[in-house]
Amino acid sequence: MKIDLFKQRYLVMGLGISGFNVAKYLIERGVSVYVNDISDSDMIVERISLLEKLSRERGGEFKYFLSTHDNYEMLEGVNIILLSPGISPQLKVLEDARKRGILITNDIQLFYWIYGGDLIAVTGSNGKSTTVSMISYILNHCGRKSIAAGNIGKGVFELGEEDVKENIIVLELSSFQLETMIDFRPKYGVLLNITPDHLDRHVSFEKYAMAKLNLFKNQKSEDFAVVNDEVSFREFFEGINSQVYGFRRDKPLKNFKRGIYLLNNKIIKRNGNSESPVLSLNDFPLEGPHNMENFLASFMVLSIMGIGHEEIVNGIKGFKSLPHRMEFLGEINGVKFFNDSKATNVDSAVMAVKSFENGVHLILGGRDKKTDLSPLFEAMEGRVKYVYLIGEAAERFSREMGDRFKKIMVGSLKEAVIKAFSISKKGDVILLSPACASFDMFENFMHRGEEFKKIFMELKGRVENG
Ligand code: UMA
Ligand code: ADP
Repeated sequence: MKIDLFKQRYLVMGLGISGFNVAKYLIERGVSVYVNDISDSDMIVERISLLEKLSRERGGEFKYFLSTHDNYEMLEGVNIILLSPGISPQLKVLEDARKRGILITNDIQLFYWIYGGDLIAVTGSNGKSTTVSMISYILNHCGRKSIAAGNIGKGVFELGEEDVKENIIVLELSSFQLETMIDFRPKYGVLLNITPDHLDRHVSFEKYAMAKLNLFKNQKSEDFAVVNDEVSFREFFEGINSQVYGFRRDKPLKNFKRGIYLLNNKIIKRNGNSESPVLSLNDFPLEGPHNMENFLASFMVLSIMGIGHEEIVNGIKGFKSLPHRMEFLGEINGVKFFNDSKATNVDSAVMAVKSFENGVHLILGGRDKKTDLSPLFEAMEGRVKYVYLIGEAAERFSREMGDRFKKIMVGSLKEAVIKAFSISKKGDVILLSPACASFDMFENFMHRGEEFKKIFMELKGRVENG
């Protein structure tokens, strides 16, 4: 960017993790910032008074606009709008802003303008948080300091200047964040997979996929793209300028001339016409084929960065799966409980169901993403004994599965667990992998997962204490 970023007037829309931290960063540096949020909750009001006080001390102009996005006054004199990922870029006020020539982007694009793109950026429909944590964990294990940030729950402007200087930054990026990038250009970009998700916001699958592919759009020949061999849109990769490497879990690479794949537990590296086994993968610490895919993506990018193969494999050994992702909670009377609350779309629930052979009591439902359920029903066949349907999606899910599975409509997560436990037998699994967002009944997927854990603990206490 040619302009002086610290001499612009910003409108920060949304005062959550992204918005609050970037507003604070700018105000601390004396920049003029307006803020806007649809909410006027106590938390927002508290944040406003903190920012207002800071602004008075540092000298920039500060204004706030709460409870609506339809206040055109907030555009006056603004040059750059930083939009939080939870806010739709289709808002009417943003149309007006575009007409006025105001730049609309996000906190991560600004972070890139300030600090540059010498970082690893990971996107995909599923596996982002796990992979970003894996990469960062292995780097730290190898003595290269690293921090994970972005969609994983840590705003980029929560990182201080020292953090950025001292660490290799591994960014998790969602389609919402990629959608409003301008010229973001990461040195290393990783695409894990693209399956339908967030279609309520992105209108069509193609639009959603294009947002994801924004990750590579500005890369140059000295940059690297690491891409799942199964991702379609291959034509796109032929058109990009960076060095593309593929990875694949189940068979030799079909689509990329360079990359790695797994065969009989061996990682094979391909470089043009030559192929060579690099090492055997024994004692892989995580469950599920999807985690192997996440590891292969991590292996590929770390290996491009020059980390030794043995070091990478040793590094993964101590890695534990993150909470709410196929998290094993424990057993009651021989029935195992798994919390996969983070499975907010069909593909992630498919992976969870496929981790078991049979005896699954599956809790499904929540806020419906209205995507095709047939891959899930296919995976459930033979594996799932009973389905417990919760939330707004319950009716559609029930209608679409018809009589194919035994199902029970329940009013709450607690009722689902109690019912499932009363029906289950020793050796069965009670799995929360809802294939839906949580916002109809919970604050977010973490809240849903914590509730599930609480219900499990109460039940365990009750059963064990008679
Ligand atoms: N708000 C409005 N108008 C709206 C919607 C929200 O004003 O139409 C306001 C809310 O009142 C609130 C603020 O915006 O005050 C919240 O902003 P946000 O929803 O963009 O959330 P942040 O707290 O800024 O967190 C965001 C990501 N959230 C979303 O994308 C929804 C976080 O990812 C991310 O960790 C954080 O930035 C730091 O980068 C969360 C997430 O659920 C974990 N992501 C989705 C996912 O993984 O599926 C994409
Ligand atoms: P994200 O950050 O992309 O949402 P997470 O690592 O948090 O990804 O995992 C989200 C859900 O997807 C969990 O249910 C997890 O078990 C599942 N999952 C993880 N990796 C993959 C993958 N590569 N493919 C499909 N599902 C995955």
